Amino acid sequence: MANSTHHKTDNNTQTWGVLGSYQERKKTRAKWQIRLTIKLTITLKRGGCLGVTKKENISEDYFGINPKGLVPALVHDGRVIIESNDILVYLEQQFPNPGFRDVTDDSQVEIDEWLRQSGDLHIPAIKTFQYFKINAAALEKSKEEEALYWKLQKDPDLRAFHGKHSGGKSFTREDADGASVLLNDIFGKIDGALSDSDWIVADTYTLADISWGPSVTTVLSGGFDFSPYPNVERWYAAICARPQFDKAVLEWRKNAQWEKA
Ligand SMILES: N[C@@H](CCC(=O)N[C@@H](CS)C(=O)NCC(=O)O)C(=O)O
Repeated sequence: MANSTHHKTDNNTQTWGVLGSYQERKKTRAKWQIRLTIKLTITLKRGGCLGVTKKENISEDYFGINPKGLVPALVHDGRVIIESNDILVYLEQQFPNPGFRDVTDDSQVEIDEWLRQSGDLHIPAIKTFQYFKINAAALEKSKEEEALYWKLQKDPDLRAFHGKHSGGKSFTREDADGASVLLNDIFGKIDGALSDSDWIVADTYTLADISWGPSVTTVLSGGFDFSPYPNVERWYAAICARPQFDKAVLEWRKNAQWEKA
């Protein structure tokens, strides 16, 4: 699991122990069928982006859990896992039934590749596009928040990223255009993967779909144009029709009110 951090936690971190009651939920198959809801709800709602709109992630306590200060972070059995794609992989390993990667070895490799690209593209493509469009203004930090952030944040990529919208600076049209090039490239690839398949890998709903679905939600809200990618549009409509996705992502997003933060 590239990029993941596992380390022991102290009692303070238990507030982020979002999987505390997770195993108790595996009572019925019906319960398991809402596992995605549980996964995404716990990572986004409890630890999550609601907290980010209120800058609750900018605190010594939270940086003690995730040294990058990003959500989500997952605490399970005293281990901390950061990076959403690594969290998905971890949950799959811990709770494999029903599986979201019950596929051949070749398809396993494909899933890992889609997850890797999702992680690698987050800052340069998704986050840059979205901060240019909405988040930089919505998440403007106060002087105190800025001071604390620069004290706590040690990650060079995040320092460079957030440095672009601090001290009166903002992301430029050039930044956004660069991000759009990357987004068009990846959504072109996803469109290709979906040309003869309902789902990204092996015609089965897998971690690849779970990882990329919410990224579409994000950049759609920033106005990204998906019309050149009809297969992605069809696939995303199918994802949105899943009750779990509706509850865990779409409903959450409505409540998070990024645009009005
Ligand atoms: N690569 C990370 C990205 C996480 C991320 O950027 N999360 C956003 C909220 S959805 C965040 O924490 N933003 C606050 C910040 O950048 O300081 C992951 O996949 O977990």
